[in-house]
Amino acid sequence: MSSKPATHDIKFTKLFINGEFVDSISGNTFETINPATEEVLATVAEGRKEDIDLAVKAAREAFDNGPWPRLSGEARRKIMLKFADLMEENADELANLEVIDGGKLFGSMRYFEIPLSWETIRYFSGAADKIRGATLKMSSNIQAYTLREPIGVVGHIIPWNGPTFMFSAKVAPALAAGCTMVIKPAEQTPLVSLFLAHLSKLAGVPDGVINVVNGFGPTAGAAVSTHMDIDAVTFMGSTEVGRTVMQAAATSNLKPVSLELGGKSPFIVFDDADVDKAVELAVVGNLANKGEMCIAGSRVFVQEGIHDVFVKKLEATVKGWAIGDPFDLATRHGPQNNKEQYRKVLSCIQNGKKEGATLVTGGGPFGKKGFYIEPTIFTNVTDDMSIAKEEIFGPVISVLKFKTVKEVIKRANATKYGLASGVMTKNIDIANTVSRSIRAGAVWINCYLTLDKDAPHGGYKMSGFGRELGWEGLEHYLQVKTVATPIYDSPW
Ligand code: TXE
Repeated sequence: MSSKPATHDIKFTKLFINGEFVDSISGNTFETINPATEEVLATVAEGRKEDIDLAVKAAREAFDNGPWPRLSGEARRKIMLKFADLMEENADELANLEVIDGGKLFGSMRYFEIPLSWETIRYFSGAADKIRGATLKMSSNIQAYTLREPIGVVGHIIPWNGPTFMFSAKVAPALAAGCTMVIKPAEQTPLVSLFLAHLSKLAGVPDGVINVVNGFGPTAGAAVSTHMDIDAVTFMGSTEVGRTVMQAAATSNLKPVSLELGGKSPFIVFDDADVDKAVELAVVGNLANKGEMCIAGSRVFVQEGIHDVFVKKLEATVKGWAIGDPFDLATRHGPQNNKEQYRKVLSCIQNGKKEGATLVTGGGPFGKKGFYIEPTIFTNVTDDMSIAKEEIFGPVISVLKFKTVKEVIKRANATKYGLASGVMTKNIDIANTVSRSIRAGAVWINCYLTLDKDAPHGGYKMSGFGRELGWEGLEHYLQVKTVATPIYDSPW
């Protein structure tokens, strides 16, 4: 069964500034490619510093003098709910754009990631009328309270592996808080954010509140992180660029930064685990979204008693993983997002082979067209191999054997990253010990990838800091102001 549309009707390719679609000041454009066919999909306006300046000016004006931060929470909520409704009404088109621009699977977009995105907007719309401060108990005759105010103009720098969801996870809390914003999508997936900006306008988000400037990292991205009139930045992407963004924020106006970076998460399978479930989750935790997930459980630690049977079942499942047209609902595995990523993954696989890991299946490109890579399993992986240390961000499962609880905790934590983790066991004591000992932002026990709008998501260590989603996801967009006044003739 295929959900392929007859034509790809790409409506929006310009920059979205102050409520209008406009060309870039330089007139420059760049091409965006369909990773399944390697064909040019569209030519998109390329924003640079001068376009970011214009977008920030619009966002600043909308924040300082526009209605959005001054609207009641109820009014903001109503517009956000309308925005979510429009996303739902346009789900096919959004899913279509995700597939053609990013190689995502139509089925998982249409029935999981895009619904999660509109539900995220609805979730944070419910916060818009609940943001409030506290009454303080001062030590003298002073009456004091806190106000929670929007932080101002926010810059969002977004990666390419989940454009609709990442847009929603960043834009929704910022809107609820009353912020205005400039979004710099990844140059590999410029189309979704433009369509979402169009929907936001239809929903009634005032001009200047959401601005979208496509362009490249060192030009448009750097113009966001260095901007003196942006009050906070959120960044999702590589650890290397995250460091640059933080430096830029420090050397410009000291704007607060939240970073969601790479991962090398452990997925730990104990002898007593349900093997079939563990295999299923190891596969989904590594091959969903072609492995392009910061939360991939890319170090699969398997206890020695169950190791061989686990590997046998894993091999059988991965060999049956259908590769093909991302529009076909039977397809489980599409193309990598872009050529650079395709090359990076193949080179990581080469390193695994060279370093002596055992290649069980996969290990190379797939087909003649498109950035397809065979789902790959390595066993006999040791902690010192690059495939066990570096984020691959592709369809590669590395299996490592272990003996004891203590040993696996130590090895699971021996990484610079700390984004997620998984534990498969029926033993509650082991589950408790491991979940308290792992240094990561999430521990999934007998499940994996359980992302939810109400579950704060973010990293320990070099996976970054700050949380998205959940009530905690609002924090980055709010300031706390203490207001105090003396009480004269107090009866106390
Ligand atoms: O990321 P970049 P890339 C990891 C993953 C992947 C690797 C490289 O391991 O293989 O990073 O991917 C913008 N100033 N993740 O090169 O370059 C850029 O335009 C400001 C994990 O694509 O970090 C894009 O919008 N911005 C990750 C965004 O940063 C800059 C998701 C991410 O691009 C910039 C993606 C600069 N100097 C990759 N340079 C996750 N955590 O999910 C680039 N950008």
